Order: sequence, then structure tokens, then C-alpha cells
Amino acid sequence: MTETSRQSTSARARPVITVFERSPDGGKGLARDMRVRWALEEVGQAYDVRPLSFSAMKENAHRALHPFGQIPTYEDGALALFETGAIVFHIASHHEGLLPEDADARARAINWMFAALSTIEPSIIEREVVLYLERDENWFEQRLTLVDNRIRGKLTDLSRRLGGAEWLDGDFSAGDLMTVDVLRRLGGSGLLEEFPNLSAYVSRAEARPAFRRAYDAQRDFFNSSTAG
Ligand SMILES: N[C@@H](CCC(=O)N[C@@H](CS)C(=O)NCC(=O)O)C(=O)O
Repeated sequence: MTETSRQSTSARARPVITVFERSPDGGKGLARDMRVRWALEEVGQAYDVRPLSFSAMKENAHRALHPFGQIPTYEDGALALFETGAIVFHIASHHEGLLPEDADARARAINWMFAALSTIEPSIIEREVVLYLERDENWFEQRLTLVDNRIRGKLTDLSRRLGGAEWLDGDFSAGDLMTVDVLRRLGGSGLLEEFPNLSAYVSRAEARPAFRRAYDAQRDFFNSSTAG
């Protein structure tokens, strides 16, 4: 389903997403195009990717698509979007499979998308900032402990809500996709493992064929661009 062609063609019939030209994480599927690729795979929509160097991301041509000079963006015909929440919501709204038919269930799935991005993700990103930028500070350990405890608080609440359920609210939805993609950023921290039901939840989502295809496509893309 995935097409990672780097050639541009006129009159594209399928959406194009921008991605990092080179992998900052060694192809572990953490760059945020992963969640867009995953959503596209879940709904069976083929897509193309346009790789960008870090400097190209900050140029005006790209900023016309993404005001903050980041990836991913999503272009489909005349429509251009940035922000993965909006992109995944758009994909889920225009295809079957990621949002329930029932209006209330749909609203709750969207609710979980927002919770993932605005309640869970910020402290996880803060942890990355601490690790990347504050490691040499003499208060590094205290700050990391503080941020880790803040994350633990969110994970405790999420774990309690998930309980023994397979997914957050009925069938797998865009809410689960976004939540899992955010939780995956904790890989290697040991924090997720403190919550066995959340670990199992992430593993269950990662075992989905659509996730595997998206992950492999991103990794293969990085491998081929590194080789080239
Ligand atoms: N809130 C944005 C965050 C986008 C974002 O942080 N993208 C990262 C890659 S995962 C990026 O482009 N980083 C490079 C930079 O900010 O210069 C979204 O969810 O789309």
C-alpha cells in the first residue's frame, strides 16, 4: 500500500507527506510522520513522501506549508495541512476505519486524540528536552525525576481508565492510534513497563498490520536514503 517514491509527478492522485530526509532516531519510528503513515495504512490510502533536509524545512517554500518549519505536512490536491492531530483527523474523517459511525462514539474517539496530544504528549516531549538539552546542568537529575513523576501521573490515570480493555473506547480508533504513537516515545525510559496494561496496549497496537507497514516504510526509507 505504501509508496515511498521520491519522484515528483504532476497531477498526483494521492496525498503527499513530508518526512525527514535522514532519521534523527535511527529509524525507530518516532518521527511524527509515523502516525500519519499509520493512519493512511489503517484506511488503505496509498501516499507519497517528500523528504526534506533540516535546512529545507526552515526555508520559505516549506514554511508556506508549515508555518513552524517542521514535518510532517500533508498535501492532497489543493488542501495542505500541518499538525498531526489535524492530519490524522482529516484522514479518519474521509475514510472508514478510524472513527466510529455512531456520533457519540466518534466524539469520544476524537476526545482521545486531543487527550493524547494535549494531556499526555507534552510531558513526554519535555522529558526529551531534558535529556537532549539539559543533561549537563547540575540540576539535571532532579529535573528528570520531576518530569518522570509527572509522566507517571498521566500513565497512572490512563492505565486506570484502560483497565483490562483492548482499546480505550470500543474498537480501535484514531484515539488509540494517537495515544499509542505518543506512548511509543517512552521506549527505553522504563516508564511504560511500570504499567503492564499500557505496555500490552502499545504492543497490541504495534502488532497491527497497518502499523507494521507504516513502520517498515519509514525505516526502509531511512535505510535507502542513508545508503544513497
Ligand atoms: N505539533 C506538531 C509537532 C511537529 C514536530 O515536532 N515535528 C518534528 C519532527 S517529529 C520536527 O519537525 N522537528 C524539527 C524541528 O522542529 O525543527 C505535530 O504534531 O505535527
